[in-house]
Amino acid sequence: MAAMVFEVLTIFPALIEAYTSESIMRRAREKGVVEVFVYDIREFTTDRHRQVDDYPYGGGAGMILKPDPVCRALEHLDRDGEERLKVLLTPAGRVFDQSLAEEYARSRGRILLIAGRYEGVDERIRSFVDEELSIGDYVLTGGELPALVIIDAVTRLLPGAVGDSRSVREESFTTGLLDYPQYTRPPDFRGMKVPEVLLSGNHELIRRWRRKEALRRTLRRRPDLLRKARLDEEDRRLLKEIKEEEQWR
Ligand code: 9D3
Repeated sequence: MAAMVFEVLTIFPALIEAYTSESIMRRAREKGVVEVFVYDIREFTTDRHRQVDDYPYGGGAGMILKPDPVCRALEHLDRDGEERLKVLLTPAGRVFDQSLAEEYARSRGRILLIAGRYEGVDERIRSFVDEELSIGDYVLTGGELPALVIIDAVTRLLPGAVGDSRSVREESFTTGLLDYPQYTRPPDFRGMKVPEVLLSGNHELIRRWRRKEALRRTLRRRPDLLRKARLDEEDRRLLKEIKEEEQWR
């Protein structure tokens, strides 16, 4: 199976290399599940000072990523004739979520992530990309962490990337609910006991308890997720039980 490929355009290539050279990302790269290529935008400048940013026309605070080095980098990459989805990382983009991660993982294509820095990028860069993505409504100092978030979320979905693929399969079953509470040894930690049912060895009881607690937690903390989740007959019965129980709290 051909590896999924991520390419990252950035002025801080070491940030991308560092994260993708450890842990699960490192092993996925070693196994050939994913390839990560990092390109330094500065290498595509042509002026003496290798300038990647400049002052905004019209005035204002901060610096803007210049269009020429980014555009020259895109032209350089496109010379290989490979198809690639070009994604600009920007706070004004569509918000990346798990369903887009799944879509990217299914595509197994080649995805180029362009990380801006400073206060933004020259507007004309937008005309050279296919998509604009944000990772959420908070302000970061650049697109490098968003690039890593996307690479990480997609890579763990690729076959062979994660040691125990059960955890990835189970999450498509739990579709859109928060996790149920989990415990490991000891059974009594400073007076806080592990729920009896988990020590019972009764797998059907355990399965139902976990489903119910996942529903309870989602109802309490993220009712917005519950409206989108795919619920079956049992789920609706468990939710009714939960709502009756919560009346007494
Ligand atoms: C919304 C802030 N902008 C208003 C003047 C300026 C600005 C600040 C910081 C523009 C870009 C950035 C750097 N952030 C990103 O490049 C970025 C980002 C983010 O900050 N939050 C969530 N997702 C992303 S994707 C790229």
